[in-house]
Amino acid sequence: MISELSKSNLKVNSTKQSIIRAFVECRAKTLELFQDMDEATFCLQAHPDFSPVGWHLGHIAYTESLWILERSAGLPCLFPQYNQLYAADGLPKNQRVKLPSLTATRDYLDTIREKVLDCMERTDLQQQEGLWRFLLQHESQHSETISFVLELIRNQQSSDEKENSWHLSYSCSPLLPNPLNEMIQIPAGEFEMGSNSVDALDNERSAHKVYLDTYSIDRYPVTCKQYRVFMEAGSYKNHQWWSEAGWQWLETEKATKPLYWEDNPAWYNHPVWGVSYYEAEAYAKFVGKRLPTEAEWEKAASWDEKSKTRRIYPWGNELPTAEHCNHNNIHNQTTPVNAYPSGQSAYGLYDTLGNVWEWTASWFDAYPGFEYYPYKGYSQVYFDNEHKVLKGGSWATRPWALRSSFRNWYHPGVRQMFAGFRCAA
Ligand code: AVJ
Ligand code: FE
Repeated sequence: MISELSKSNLKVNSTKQSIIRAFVECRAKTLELFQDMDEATFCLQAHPDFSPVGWHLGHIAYTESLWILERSAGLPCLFPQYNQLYAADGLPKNQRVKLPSLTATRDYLDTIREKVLDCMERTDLQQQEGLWRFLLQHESQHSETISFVLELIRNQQSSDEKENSWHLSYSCSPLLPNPLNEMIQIPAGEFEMGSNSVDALDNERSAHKVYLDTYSIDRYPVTCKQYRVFMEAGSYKNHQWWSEAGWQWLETEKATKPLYWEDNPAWYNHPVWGVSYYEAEAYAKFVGKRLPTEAEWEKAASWDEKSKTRRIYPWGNELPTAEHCNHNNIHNQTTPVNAYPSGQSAYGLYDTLGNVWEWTASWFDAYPGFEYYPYKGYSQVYFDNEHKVLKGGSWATRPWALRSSFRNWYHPGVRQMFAGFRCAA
């Protein structure tokens, strides 16, 4: 007979082993992005707001070393020569272009990782589970940023061809009924927002009750076909649809279309992506709707009205698979917004997780009971009314950073990350 005590030891052990497996899997996905990469791409700063992909790779090792080897295990720093380069607050982004080679960076990662796995084997789960889960999500997020930067580079290289492809050769009438226009009504009531789970990041804590009046929300993210109607109407030149801040952004950026726009009917049922908050806001006004608040988005994605419980994922509590949603670079591109019926939320929303991030109307802010973890600069310094919340994850989001309570944040003018939106009313 197995005693209660050894049963709980087994459980602790298998949890630890599953975290270690996740570390290994996540690393394999990160490194996949660097297959056959030349040194020029590795060191290229594609945009002033984004560091080269090679920097992100080194920063992943730096962060593991800092939190597990140095701060937790009290070991001396193994690569002090990299500290200034890879610390988040070490060098301005434009000085992150002289980097160790891909091979040297991989050695750095491997050396740190070997010691990290050693420490994990020797440390109690109870003591460090939160930190390990944080670090897994830290790599997941940088891995996604690497995908953004690579897409940005591809986009810049092909931008001359694309320049000519937006000339309204196909016309889609705004009057055609589109089944993807459907909205779902969410009845008034309380739901639970945020999460206290061990993998919840500081900004998701604490879980708290929120009451919302009845509202409607799009069943699907806004598609390229729908967005094209807005473009066709000359909206990028029409002040009427834009907020003051949005119009200012438009004049500075001289945007005429979404960043990743390709005018091809093959993409029409895919979500629009590469839009700023301002473009999303203007589109919503154009169709007589608005953007959902974060609470409205999260309730529609996670609340199960019947059992009055919160689901971790829209479909329930099983971990995300390729059947549920487009994530983890499985397709390396967007998919049609109605492609994942098994990923629907209890209210019937499609594509809330994966495919594209979705802008919400909410500023990134602290929940009741917020305590920073593991450092102020992770979330707290961004509670500044200058960052909007994005929900749901994209086709490049790792499964460990994919859940309805997960909160991402960017300045409203940023559009390099894979962001689209859905509307509410
Ligand atoms: C939450 C994705 C905006 O990449 O800047 C990574 C996550 N914070 N390392 C970012 C993060 C520290 C963050 N985002
Ligand atoms: Fe980081």
